[in-house]
Order: sequence, then C-alpha cells, then structure tokens
Amino acid sequence: MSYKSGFVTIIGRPNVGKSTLVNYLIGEKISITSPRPQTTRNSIKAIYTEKEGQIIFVDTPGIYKTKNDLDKFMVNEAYRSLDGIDLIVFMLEATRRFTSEDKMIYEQIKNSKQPSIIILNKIDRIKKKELPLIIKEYQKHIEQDLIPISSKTGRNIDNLLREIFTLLPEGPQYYPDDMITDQIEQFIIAEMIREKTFYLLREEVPFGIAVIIEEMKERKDDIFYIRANIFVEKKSHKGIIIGKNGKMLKKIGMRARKDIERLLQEKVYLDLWIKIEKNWRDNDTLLKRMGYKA
Ligand SMILES: Nc1nc2c(ncn2[C@@H]2O[C@H](COP(=O)(O)OP(=O)(O)OP(=O)(O)O)[C@@H](O)[C@H]2O)c(=O)[nH]1
Ligand SMILES: [Mg+2]
Repeated sequence: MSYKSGFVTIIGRPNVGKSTLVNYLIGEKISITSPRPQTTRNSIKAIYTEKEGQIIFVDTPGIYKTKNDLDKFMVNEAYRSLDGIDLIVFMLEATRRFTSEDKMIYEQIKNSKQPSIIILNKIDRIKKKELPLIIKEYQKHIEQDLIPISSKTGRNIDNLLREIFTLLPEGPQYYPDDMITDQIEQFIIAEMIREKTFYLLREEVPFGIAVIIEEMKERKDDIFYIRANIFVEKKSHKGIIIGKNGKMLKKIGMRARKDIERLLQEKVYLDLWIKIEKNWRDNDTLLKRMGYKA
C-alpha cells in the first residue's frame, strides 16, 4: 500500500472547536481551548502518524472581523495557513446556523485551488433527530457534503480521518513517528498559563493578556523552575488578575502548574509575575516580542 501524507489546515470562525479537534486527534493537549472565542493566536502544527501515512494538521486562529493589530495578526495567520497546503478542513458548528463569517471563509475556500472537506462539529450538543434539519439548513449555503463530528466525544472522527487520507497525495513521512507538534515546550507552557485566564477572568481581561516565559531551569531539588511574565493592558486588569489577597493569581498558577506537570512529567514550581504594558495589542515592538508578528 502506498504511503500518503500532507498538510491539512483547519479553519473556521472562533470557538467552533478547531483546537479541541486537534487535541483529540493527537491525544494530547498541545493547543489551548476555552469556552470563549479568539483563544488561539498562532498557527500550531499537530502531527498525526499511522501506518497508512502522516497528516500534519495546522490549527489556526478563528477568522472574524478585526479591530486591532493583534486581531489582524491572528486572522492573517489563519489565511496564511492556506498557502502551500494539501487540503483545507473547514469547521462549522451544529449549535449555530450559517453566519456571515462562515460565508466570508467559505468564499475564500472556493477561490483557493486546494481540495476541501467541510465538517460540522459539536453534534453531541444537539438532539439526534435535529441533525438532518441542521444539515439541510447548512446545505442551502454549502455545495459539498458535510461530515458531522464531535471533537469532544470523538464521534465520526475515524470517518473524517479516512476521508482526509483519501484526498491526500502520496508523499513522504515529513516528521519522525514520535513527534506530535512543531511547537517548543516553552510556547505550550506559556499558552497553558494564558488558557487559565480565559476560564477564570471576566469580560475583556483575557483578550489583553500575553504570557512570556522568562526562565526555565532544573533545580537541584529536582523541581523544574519556571518564571513567567503575564502582561496586561491596564492597571485595573493587574488588580483583577491578582485578586483579593492574591487568590486569583494563585488559582491561575495552580491550574496551569497541573497542566505543565502533565506535559513535562515532573514537579514544577511556577513563578508568575504581572506586568503592565499599555496597548500592547497595537504596539509593533511588543507584538514582536510576544511572538505575534511575522
Ligand atoms: N460539546 C462540545 N463542545 C465542543 C466540541 N468541540 C469543541 N467544544 C467546546 O467549544 C469551545 C471552543 O473550543 P476551541 O477548541 O477552543 O475552539 P476554537 O475553534 O479553537 O476557537 P478559537 O481558537 O477561538 O478560534 C470549548 O469550550 C470546547 O470545549 C464538541 O464537539 N462538542
Ligand atoms: Mg483554537
């Protein structure tokens, strides 16, 4: 049997479940997820290897109407991921109807030369008998067949993988068997800290947060020491993050540490510092430093 391989980008509106799918496929948390839109900011490669071939999935930021320079970076990241790839997976969600943003993305896909697959995620959230109606509604706007899946329960993901392999060209194994992502540990650790702010902080606060790892080292007592700066846009946000008697920061640190320890498979001491950087989302130099500038 011939070996198939290729690069497959997953695009869609924010919050449809792109990163959840990637983590499910790889069986590890390499891309952060949250109940709020605009969680992912960078393109992240997730490498899926089996006997039949290798798929390099590219998780991308959700595509939406942009407001600031960080938004523009994120949406550009998503569009850039369409260059030089073998297949586009466009994700829709069963809990919503076709939106103007979906339309915008779909037009882009139709204009590109690459083949595409369209998936309908979150089918575990709807009643079984509603599914045909939801699909019918979507097919008024979409010409291709939809593949219904659940990234949470894994339903029909086997079928999705078979469909992807069918469309991929014959090709080499690009990455070694045991490699699951192109991201370095330092990036994933910073993301795990950032993710917790999406769960624990109100309103706009998480959207103005960036995390930079300043130091990582093995201590003599076999504890892995990590120092990270959490950047916020406003003084008031600093107060919110720290919380009453430092309680919030402690909570963020505890939850992040659990994820990081699972990732590194060792005990971690996480040292978090809050820094104020006014309007960093519109500041070229700061965006670069935080990794949000190509
Ligand atoms: N019930 C259910 N929830 C899901 C499913 N897939 C994703 N979710 C939830 O939907 C929310 C958004 O998931 P993400 O994976 O962060 O979405 P995303 O498309 O990566 O979002 P951005 O990075 O903001 O573009 C999270 O709360 C997930 O747990 C699914 O199949 N079923
Ligand atoms: Mg995401």
